[in-house]
Amino acid sequence: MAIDYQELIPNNVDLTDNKVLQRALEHWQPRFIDWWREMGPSDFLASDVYLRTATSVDAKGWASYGAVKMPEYRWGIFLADAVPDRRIGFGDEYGKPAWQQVPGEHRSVLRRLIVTQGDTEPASVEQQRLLGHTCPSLYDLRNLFQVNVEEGRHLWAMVYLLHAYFGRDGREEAEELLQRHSGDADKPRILGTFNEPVSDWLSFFMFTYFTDRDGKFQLKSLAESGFDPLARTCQFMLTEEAHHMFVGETGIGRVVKRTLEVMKELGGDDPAAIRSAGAIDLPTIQKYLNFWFSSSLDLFGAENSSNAASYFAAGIKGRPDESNYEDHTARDAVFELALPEGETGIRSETIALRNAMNEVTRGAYVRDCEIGVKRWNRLIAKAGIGAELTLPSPRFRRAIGAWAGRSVDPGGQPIAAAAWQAQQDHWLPSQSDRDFVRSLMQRVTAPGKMASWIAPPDRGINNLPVEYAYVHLQ
Ligand code: BYC
Repeated sequence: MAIDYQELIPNNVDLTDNKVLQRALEHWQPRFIDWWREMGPSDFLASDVYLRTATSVDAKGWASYGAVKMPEYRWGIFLADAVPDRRIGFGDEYGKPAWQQVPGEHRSVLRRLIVTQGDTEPASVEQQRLLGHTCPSLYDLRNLFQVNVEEGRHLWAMVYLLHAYFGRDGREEAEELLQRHSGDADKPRILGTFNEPVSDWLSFFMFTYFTDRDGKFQLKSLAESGFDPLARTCQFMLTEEAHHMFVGETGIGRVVKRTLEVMKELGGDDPAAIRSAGAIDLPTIQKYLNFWFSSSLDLFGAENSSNAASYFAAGIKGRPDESNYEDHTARDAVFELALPEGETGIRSETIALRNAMNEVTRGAYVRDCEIGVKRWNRLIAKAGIGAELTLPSPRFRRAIGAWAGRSVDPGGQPIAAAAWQAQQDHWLPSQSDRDFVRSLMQRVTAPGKMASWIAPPDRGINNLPVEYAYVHLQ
């Protein structure tokens, strides 16, 4: 279905036919724009940015590209096309018709999930709001803004659901989504990772690789939901999300590539020499990877979760790619968990599979994360360097779940707390690592030019050359 761009709020949900909803969303819209001006990318409100905008939900051609000032971006509401006679694909309600309205008994749980999902979207824009000042190139600056405006659109997607299906409570929650702020001492964002500062571009690439990928897996789980409007909303969000992870994967790849070039020029791997040459040594890249991967793992919740079991049983939140499983009820199946025992031991416990759904999703996420790591390692191997980047064990540096607060080394071995303290600066960015990375963050805005610590991309956006002026700074 085509999107109506004549509307104040572009949409493919027939908003003009529902005047009450339309008015409520038009009331929220100026608040969103105020939030964008105050909490969105700092200082680039008047710049023309080469952005893509969703124009249809057709997989073959859903976006158009052109220069836009960000506050004028057409944030809209788009649902993937309905599947006729769609059925609930898992849990106790398996095979029953999907819900077109919120079932009363699931109202508060669905609202909470939608609010949690919605909360992450503006949070990420807030986390990244100062990055434009230190962009390594115009190409990267444009990608940052593309990610930001689409996270803004994902907020719209959740706000639409809250307004359309949750009445007054939903409208209040939509207001609060603009009132909590990332890192705010009094009103922080809901999930831990979204309160971490993203104050340098290496963190931004790690965030878009690891944290946006949590977004992918959570959206895939919600795209299975028996609540059909939520499923259709999340399906379309996934289309946009792919670019965000591309920014992360190619961003880290380009940082690694530049480091390898410098290593070749220097003929060695001395981190101090690499740093003096203006690149980021591989051990520092590994530490940032350890930080953001472990933080993002927490976003899947506890390994053993009665919440997750009841979402699955009720047909509210499924497993990513549920159709790939044979048993969609998971009633009697079990799952083997590795849990801490004492300070340095590991024991195994068998739990009901339904209670382990967070862990199942986390496992799929970890496998997906490995794909990029393999690609970066191929670059390293091709350069003839005998080093590798690795994902730390999912038990490492956890703050949520059974391993929360445990001292575990990156290989997954529980160790004494004192040993962990002694090693942590080898595993995670130390203050001096962060200071160094920040010292590299100097703005480069000549078209086609790159900062010293990152290689150019292989190609530009939408078949344009890398040298294209993707942002016209004012
Ligand atoms: N931080 O049984 P548990 C994205 C809470 S990212 C703080 O362990 P459950 C994006 C939990 O809320 C995707 N609190 O967890 C990426 C619960 O609280 P209550 C975002 C946490 O409920 C980049 C308690 O601990 N989408 O889109 O099974 C840029 C025990 O619950 C955390 C979603 O998250 C944490 N890390 O699962 C932009 C989907 N983890 O109820 C965007 C919606 C857990 O006791 N959310 N808790 O007060 C969910 O499905 C679930 O809420 C979770 C947790 C998966 C997050």
